[in-house]
Amino acid sequence: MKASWDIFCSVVDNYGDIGVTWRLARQLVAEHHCAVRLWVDDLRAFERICPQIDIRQACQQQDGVEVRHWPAQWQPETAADVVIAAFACQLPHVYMEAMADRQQPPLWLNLDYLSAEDWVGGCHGLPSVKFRGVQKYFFFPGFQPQTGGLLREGGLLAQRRAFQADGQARAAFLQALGVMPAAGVRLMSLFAYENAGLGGWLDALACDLHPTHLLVPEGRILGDVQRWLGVDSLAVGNLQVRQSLTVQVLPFIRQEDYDRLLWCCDFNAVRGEDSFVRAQWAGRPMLWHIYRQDEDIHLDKLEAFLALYTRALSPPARAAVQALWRSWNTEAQMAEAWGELLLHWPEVTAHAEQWCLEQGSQVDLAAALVQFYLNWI
Ligand code: TRH
Repeated sequence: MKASWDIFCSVVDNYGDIGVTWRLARQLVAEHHCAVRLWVDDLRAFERICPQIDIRQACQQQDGVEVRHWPAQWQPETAADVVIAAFACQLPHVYMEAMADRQQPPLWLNLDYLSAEDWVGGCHGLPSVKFRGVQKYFFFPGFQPQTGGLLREGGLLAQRRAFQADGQARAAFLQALGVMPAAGVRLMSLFAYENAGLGGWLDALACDLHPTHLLVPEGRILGDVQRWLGVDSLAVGNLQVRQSLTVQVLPFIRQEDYDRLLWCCDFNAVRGEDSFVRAQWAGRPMLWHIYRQDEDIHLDKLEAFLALYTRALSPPARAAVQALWRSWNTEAQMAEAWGELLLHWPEVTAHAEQWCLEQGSQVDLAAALVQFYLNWI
């Protein structure tokens, strides 16, 4: 019989919580034939990345996943064989009682945040708290073999490469979004939190001899873009040109299309967790705006990833990538760091594909979860 899985997602803010859990739920169904219920407390956030979601429905089937609204007033439900609390969210107490009441207790996992820090490998799979005899375990995604890996659908990289090799498919996809890049232009995407360093970067792009077409999905960075452009408003579909730089505002698109957008671009600025991983699967150079945390602990995470990611680069290219990422995440001057990066463009571009290959050779997160469960029963 199919194992049943309950994934709990509390949307703290933005789209990463739902982005990750929705991706995982679909993959468990499609590739591992699990029966998955995805409990989400905020269907509006879900609808942004998956427009077919009906926010009025407490229960609906989407891509084989049973999507359930996680109500403030929990109604009794039977517990599944595997229970995932995403990002340390607190499960409803009544549900935890149901877990403990099962004849065979479920496997209870806390799916943690992604980090490249060294300690992650040592903590992955360790027991956490217990509730009435039900043991919870830490499950850490990560970049190193001792971790739970990264979400990566089967065939994703082949699909991505085929798309990138198909100029017509790429042009048709962009055209449907209203994007018609000029020949030879550097196509870039920008998905980021508010960032005071943006103006300096846009100055550099505008002054560059090589033209850039910058695609900005609707979101938190738009205010900074608008300020730099000096316009009263900026809305989806707007296109503004300043010297060598064309800025175009895109709608927030469905998750699968956002992947294609990343695949189309020569450079992607991404943020948070899920878009950060998807940019790596795009095999193109990237810039990460990490989610800010108290006491700047996010900067340790940034350094941990940078150390791994840039390991195989030549010292000058490594320094250029590191300087750019540090500037972006401390909202410092970007122009000089961007200029440095351009000097190493071919190396950094080849490296992005190499890094993707290396990461792609590891076990993906969904497969690692299923294996963890099989080892546990
Ligand atoms: O939105 P994010 O910043 O999300 C998060 C949350 O802040 C969360 O609380 C925090 O824990 C986490 O970051 C680290 O960034 P992220 O993770 O990249 O999620 C964005 C999702 O939105 C991702 O699944 C891609 C998707 N997306 C679309 O579907 N369409 C779009 O047009 C864009 C720009 C993104």
